[in-house]
Amino acid sequence: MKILVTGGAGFIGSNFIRLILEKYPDYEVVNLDKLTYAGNLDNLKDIESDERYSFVKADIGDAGAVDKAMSGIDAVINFAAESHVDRSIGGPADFIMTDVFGTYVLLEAARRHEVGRYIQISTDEVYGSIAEGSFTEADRLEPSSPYSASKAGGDMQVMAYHTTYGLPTIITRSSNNFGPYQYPEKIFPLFITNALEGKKLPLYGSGKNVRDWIYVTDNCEGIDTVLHRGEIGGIYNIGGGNERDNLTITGLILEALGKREDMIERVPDRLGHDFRYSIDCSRARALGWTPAHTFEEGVRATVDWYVNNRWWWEKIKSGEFARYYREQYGK
Ligand code: NAD
Ligand code: TDX
Repeated sequence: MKILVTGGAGFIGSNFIRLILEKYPDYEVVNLDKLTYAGNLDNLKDIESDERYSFVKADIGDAGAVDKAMSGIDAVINFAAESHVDRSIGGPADFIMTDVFGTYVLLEAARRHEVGRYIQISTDEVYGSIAEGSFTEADRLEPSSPYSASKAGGDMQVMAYHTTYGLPTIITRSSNNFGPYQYPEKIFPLFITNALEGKKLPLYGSGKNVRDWIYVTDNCEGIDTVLHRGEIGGIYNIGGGNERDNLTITGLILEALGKREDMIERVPDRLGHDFRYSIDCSRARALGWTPAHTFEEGVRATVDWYVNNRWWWEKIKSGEFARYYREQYGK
């Protein structure tokens, strides 16, 4: 199989490419990525010289570049997105351009080239917040942030292309990923690296908001399962079954690093902050997929990775990230 991975220089996409090349010796992967602030070729340093891998620097909204990259492709997996909720609150335009318009450009090209599978990587955030119980794939979309609204817009286009043109699409909606190579704007890598640098950990609002956490390679295995065995036109929730509130996450990180709770700094809440995400993953599990890591194993592996890979995150934190953080916190 020859797979076009878009957004493969980001967190989940790079972990996915590594998994595919390891697991399938006869597969080829083309990685198309714009290299925004979140795209980082350091994430793929260990596989960049693999002859089954190639890289194209392009925007998924660029129809010409996408059309060229789609030639001879059997399956497309679209990870490319603006992915950070806080940045979407600061300015939604890029989110709409990439997550909605970019998705449309990919769908058009996939249709023209008659690709065998188009997999859209979406998120549990499209369902919105849920006080009790868990969302199934049949639930209505009620996104809260410009980010989740743009992801929902992308999902709607994917569903329309399946219904209208018969494009062989599948959507995955995963919960919060954590693990190696995550840009340090997200809570896990931000709090681990801040603690290692002796900086405060900015906890939003009450700290009681709940997310379901999945170790990144478990999500990648889920995507691989869906790619090979998922039902065309289907939607699959992929979650870890590890619901924890943010204060608990913060405590676990500090404990793993042997740091004290006084490193926590309470800061004003995120606007429109969803209180709880929870998804029912029985559809994905019925395909034979199940997460391989317990939450505790995932936390240990994640903390160890950032402790042992300062080369990776120190470069980021002294670059674009420093400006972003100053704008958020004035320091
Ligand atoms: P990320 O921000 O780490 O990476 C996004 C990648 O997409 C980067 O390499 C970036 O350069 C690239 N990109 C952005 N705009 C582009 C464009 N216009 N054209 C080409 N490339 C572009 O994101 P991530 O955390 O790896 O998330 C990957 C996907 O998974 C996203 O679609 C996101 O919505 C979804 N998702 C993420 C999580 C999570 O917890 N991180 C959970 C559920 C779903
Ligand atoms: O500094 C922080 N302090 C804090 O309390 C940050 C960055 C986050 N938080 C809270 C907000 C959330 O309740 O931690 C929780 C997780 O925040 P993020 O890491 O920003 O993730 P979230 O907003 O839940 O979204 C993530 O998971 C779903 C990804 O960024 C999305 O791309 C994905 O769709």
